[in-house]
Amino acid sequence: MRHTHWYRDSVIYQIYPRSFCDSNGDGIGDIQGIISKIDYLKDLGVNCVWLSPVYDSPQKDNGYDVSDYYNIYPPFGTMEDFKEMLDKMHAAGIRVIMDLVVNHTSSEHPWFKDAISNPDSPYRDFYIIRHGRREGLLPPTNWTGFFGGSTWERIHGTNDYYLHLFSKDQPDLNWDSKPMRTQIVKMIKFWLDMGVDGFRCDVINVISKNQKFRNGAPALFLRGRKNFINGPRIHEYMRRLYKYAFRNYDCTIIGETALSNVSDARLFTTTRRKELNMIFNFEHTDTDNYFGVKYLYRKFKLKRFKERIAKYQYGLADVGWNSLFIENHDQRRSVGRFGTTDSPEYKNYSSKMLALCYFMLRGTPFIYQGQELGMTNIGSKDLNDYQDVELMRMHKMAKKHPFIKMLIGKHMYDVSRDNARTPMQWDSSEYAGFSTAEPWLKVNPDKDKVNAKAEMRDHDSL
Ligand code: ISL
Ligand code: CA
Repeated sequence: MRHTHWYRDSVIYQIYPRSFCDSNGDGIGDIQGIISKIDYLKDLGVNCVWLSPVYDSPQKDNGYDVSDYYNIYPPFGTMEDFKEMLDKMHAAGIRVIMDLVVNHTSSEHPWFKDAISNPDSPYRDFYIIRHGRREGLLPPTNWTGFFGGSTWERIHGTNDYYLHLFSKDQPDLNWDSKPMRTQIVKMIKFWLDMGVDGFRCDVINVISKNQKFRNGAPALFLRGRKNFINGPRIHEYMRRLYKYAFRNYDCTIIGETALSNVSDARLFTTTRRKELNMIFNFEHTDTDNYFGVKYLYRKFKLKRFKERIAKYQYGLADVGWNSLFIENHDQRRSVGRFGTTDSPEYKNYSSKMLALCYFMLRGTPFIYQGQELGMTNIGSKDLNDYQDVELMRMHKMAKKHPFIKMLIGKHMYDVSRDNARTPMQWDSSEYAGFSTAEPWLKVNPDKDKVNAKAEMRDHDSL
């Protein structure tokens, strides 16, 4: 199959299904809700959608913890709803990219449940299970994860631990296992054969771990990261995925590759290397933190922001391709972060200035749901207004360790991922037109200010 590189002429809109549109009044966004907004997306002028995970999941990380890759999370709808959405998106000239979460599964996945209950399980090697040190008293290494705390969880009643770079409910898959890789390739082809146009591969640059499992140097966050960020076999695994899963489809593959640099970006996206079409790296959105850890807040500097964007524009000018974004479901809202919301007038200028700046760069532009309306941060300092597992773990660490509290406490809520996950604000009704029932996460109090524009847009398009 010839690859047409259609991503180079695309504007991609990211939908976080839980917060986009609720069609059945249960307070949770769903696929029928997405279908009801296809005309809005077409009017917006996007020609591709990146859909955050809709697979079945216990939702401990809002779907980034998959328990069944072949079924839809029931509150989001059915496989028939998904196929209806795919057909209607395609009929409207909009391609659909899914989120591929294959660094880890949910701890509820049958593979994992079998692996930890039976040392002779055929799925044992699908995960990374090692003996603890000192007869199981200590985890195999001193590594710490993306959500803080040890990356190892002890298997009840044994001296063994399993690896999880995220929460303990997200056990890491073992990419050194050929049978495991074969299952992932089979699953990918199931979705591509259905007509899905590609994937955004979640944290794909941490799937290769240094199997010597050595301790990491002292570090406050992500201790031992050298053993799993862009690990020893990462490019081999990317090439294998291309060769066995993607090669025969005219699909677009985007890798989320946190904590990478320009040379990594060139290796991942140089076309002749047949790995990825684009990557999401966060050097520019990490302008206002230290070491790429969003909770280590640092004052934003425009000069640093421009330098980091320019580095990738020049670095990928002759090879590869850039993704262009300033928001996603993990990042707080951009207008108050890189611009200002000090007054409606300045907020209006800020949001348009930011859009103009990044849309005019070389690469494929992404819009995150609500960014086009100028949606803003929640602004609350009340933990009850938040639900994100990442924030809850950080809050727990800050409560336990005054030093951590001193480091992250002041801005913990401002940088929380929930700022991007409040219900999409379609109008100025009680639940912002997202639902007729109280949504799973509180509607942003600023909904009245934002919706005038959405209603104006609807009015214009009537
Ligand atoms: O937010 C980030 C980049 O600034 C990272 O800390 C981010 O958490 C990391 O890149 C991984 O994110 C992805 O995998 C997580 C999931 O919670 C995130 O929503 C997803 O985007 C685990 O699947
Ligand atoms: Ca619903």
